[in-house]
Amino acid sequence: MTALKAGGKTLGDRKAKFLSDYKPADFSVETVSFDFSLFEQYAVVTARAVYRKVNRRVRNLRLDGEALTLLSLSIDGELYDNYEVLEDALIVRQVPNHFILSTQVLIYPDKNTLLEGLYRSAGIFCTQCEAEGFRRITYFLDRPDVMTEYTVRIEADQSKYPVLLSNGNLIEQGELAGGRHFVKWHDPFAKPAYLFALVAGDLEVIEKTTTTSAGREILLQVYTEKAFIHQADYALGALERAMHWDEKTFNLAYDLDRYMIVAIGDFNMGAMENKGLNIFNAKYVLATPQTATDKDFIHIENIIGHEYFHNWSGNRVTCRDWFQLSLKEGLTVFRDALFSADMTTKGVKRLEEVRTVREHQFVEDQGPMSHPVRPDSYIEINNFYTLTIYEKGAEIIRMMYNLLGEKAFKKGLTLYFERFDGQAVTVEDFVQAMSEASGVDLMGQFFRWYTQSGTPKVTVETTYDEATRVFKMSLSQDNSPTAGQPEKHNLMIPVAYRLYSQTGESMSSENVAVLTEAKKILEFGSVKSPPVVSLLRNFSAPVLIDYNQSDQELHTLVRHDDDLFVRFDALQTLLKRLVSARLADEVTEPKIERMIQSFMHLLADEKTPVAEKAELLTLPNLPVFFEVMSPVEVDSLNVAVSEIKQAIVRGIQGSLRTCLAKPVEFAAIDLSFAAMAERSLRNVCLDLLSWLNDEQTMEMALAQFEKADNMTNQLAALAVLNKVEGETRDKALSTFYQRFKADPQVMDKWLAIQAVADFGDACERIKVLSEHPAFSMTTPNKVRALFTTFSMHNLPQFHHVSGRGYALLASVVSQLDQLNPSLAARVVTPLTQWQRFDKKRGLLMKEKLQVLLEKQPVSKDLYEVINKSLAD
Ligand code: HT7
Ligand code: ZN
Repeated sequence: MTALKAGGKTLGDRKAKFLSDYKPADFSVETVSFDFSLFEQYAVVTARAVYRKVNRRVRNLRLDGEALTLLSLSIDGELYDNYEVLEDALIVRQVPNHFILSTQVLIYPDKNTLLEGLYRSAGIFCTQCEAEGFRRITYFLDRPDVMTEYTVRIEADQSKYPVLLSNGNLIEQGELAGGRHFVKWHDPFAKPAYLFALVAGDLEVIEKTTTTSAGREILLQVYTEKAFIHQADYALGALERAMHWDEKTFNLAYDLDRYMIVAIGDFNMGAMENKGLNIFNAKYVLATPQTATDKDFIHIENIIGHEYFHNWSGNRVTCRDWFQLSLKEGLTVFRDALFSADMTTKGVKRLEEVRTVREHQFVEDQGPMSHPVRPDSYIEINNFYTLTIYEKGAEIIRMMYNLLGEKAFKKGLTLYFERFDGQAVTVEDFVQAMSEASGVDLMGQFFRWYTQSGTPKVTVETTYDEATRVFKMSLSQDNSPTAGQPEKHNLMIPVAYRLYSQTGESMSSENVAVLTEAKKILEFGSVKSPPVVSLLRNFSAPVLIDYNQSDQELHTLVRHDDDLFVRFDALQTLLKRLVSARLADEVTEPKIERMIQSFMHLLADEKTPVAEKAELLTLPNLPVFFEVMSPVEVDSLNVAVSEIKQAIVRGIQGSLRTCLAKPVEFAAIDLSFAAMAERSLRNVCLDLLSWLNDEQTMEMALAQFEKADNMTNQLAALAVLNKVEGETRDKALSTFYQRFKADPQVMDKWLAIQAVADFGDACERIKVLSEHPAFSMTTPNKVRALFTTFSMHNLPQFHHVSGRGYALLASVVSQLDQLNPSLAARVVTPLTQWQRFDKKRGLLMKEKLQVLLEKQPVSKDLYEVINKSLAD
């Protein structure tokens, strides 16, 4: 027997894993029972698992395990010593074909800052096992294709941990000597280790029962720290709405008698879909109108839905291996998008998705971490919970939905769940089921969407022949090489379009051109006048469009198109052209004047729903304009963008003030979509006016801040006050702090708002804030609120030419890598984009990455993202 010191997460081995190396497990696990004895300083985990050899040729059982101290091991009840403990595994040698392995390990949840495996947050024990956290709890086959039934016993001090939860059904509980107690849970559904969950703490609960359409009663519960239980009602309601929606829409019902949600303060991501026991980042559970914005409410409902929908797309049918991650995530994001669209409004929800894809996923595609939706390799799977896997994955499902139609799509989904229930499968299995059910072949060219990385570009050219009245539109696709994929093939790209007259009257209904070849020419006869093309309607494919429409045509689309995405896109193109012209020192006044007219038209337009108006009036942030300048020189771009925004706002200020002067219709705590839309439009108007830097707007903002009785209005006003250095800002921030200092979620907003202030030396202010009691480096929400907000949303300050922004972020990443590597690897992202910026800044950023990489020890997580960025 040899033993190696239980390690941290700094494995020397940085070998990539490859999809092509996949092999089924050599053993199956027939059943397992785990016993958790929880103490303040440590936990003892006893595992009893029944293993059966699947591959009779192997002699040894290799179990995953990291940072575990093995206390004992026996086979079939007899102590056994023919084993080896490695840094990341336990090898039990010469095992029989069928046997019971019992192990006992010691772990230290209190020292676990990784927030993977079993850890403690605010005195609450909780777990995070996806993707590979279970191996930090006990030795096991920690891979998604090994599924089994779990029985879990938990014992702990009764007064400190009165609530003890795990997956499935509660089957036993009782008191023990020494003030301790125990519970036993059994989950009848076979599951992979990544869906295991345990929670122990002094928690409060709210609950209700709901009934499935088959008449089964289900207990719904939301657990939080005692102080915050009054903020959990909305989440409970959202859960019930999601359950009913999934039954109504996809005929998918919940399968256990109880569904639990627990809100936790320290959490690496948004939430986790553990079977029957979802664990959530408190940010996505807790909300009252006084503490959360309207957008927070919408996101909470969306994420509660997302985790719930995983019960089928992810849990009942799971992934064979982690390369298939988008199988569950892309599909579930698509399902949650349909849900949110039904709960709010389709157009606005779609626009939010489009923004995420175009402003963030496309950037990922162009950068060093570019990868296919189904990657071929990875070093650290935590680095692959990306926008490509989630959002582009969902876009692919959306294309299938549109190509097949709702009915055939639903038929395909039903077939998929029936065929693979209880199994761990691949993306091919899903697409094959969709193809079979619909009769549409998706396994050929369409499947390339999963295997080919990068953003396709579709170039559009049009001609109109006055004499023959023939209009021709050619579409050609270009798939440029990306990291690791020098050669590309043509994709199947559905391009939805519609024709309008130059004055905005409809000339055709909506059609879809499916581009499969390099180039396709569409011909339209009897076209009375040169049409304006409304293109890629509803963002029918995740592609870039290169189409040189005239400014006038774009204005027509802004004013008259019935497709919100096309209107939004036309506006963005016009704004980008304006900024380009300003950077080239061209005369911009006439163009600005036309822009002002379109904005005024929009503000006065009764046909456009209020929520859509608010979206269209929101002026894009700086990164949207990056494409007009390559490489990007942030300072001059920022000046040009600000000048253009100011000029437009000067022209529409009267209409903005008129809008704000209207009496408020809805109550401050009204969470109906109409009320949210009204607030959204008013706050967009206020924000636009703030570009004028005038007294009047500041006074309006101050008045709104002082009398606001909901967070949406209060924060919108504070955001305006925050822009100008001085006493008013300081006082408002201090009032806000005093009012909300006991609420961690609101304190994140307080940190984030200060992180975007663009005056003086933001780095100094941020350093001071990082010493504030409201901040903690071990709480991911705090790190994201302060440092990610700064580096992603305060670009003039982050990219300060001195390099001080880069130095600040690099020092944070370096600290984080010792505490929480998966967080460090995300926080470093803005530095990995160095290729996009001017030479001076690019070099400064690169230098910081090099220093980070040279520091020892560097985690696998950080190593992978920096290494790929430097290799670029
Ligand atoms: N499936 C969940 C992923 C997740 C996660 C992954 C790595 C590290 C921590 C994590 N917490 C949650 C979330 C979801 O997409 O539903
Ligand atoms: Zn998910």
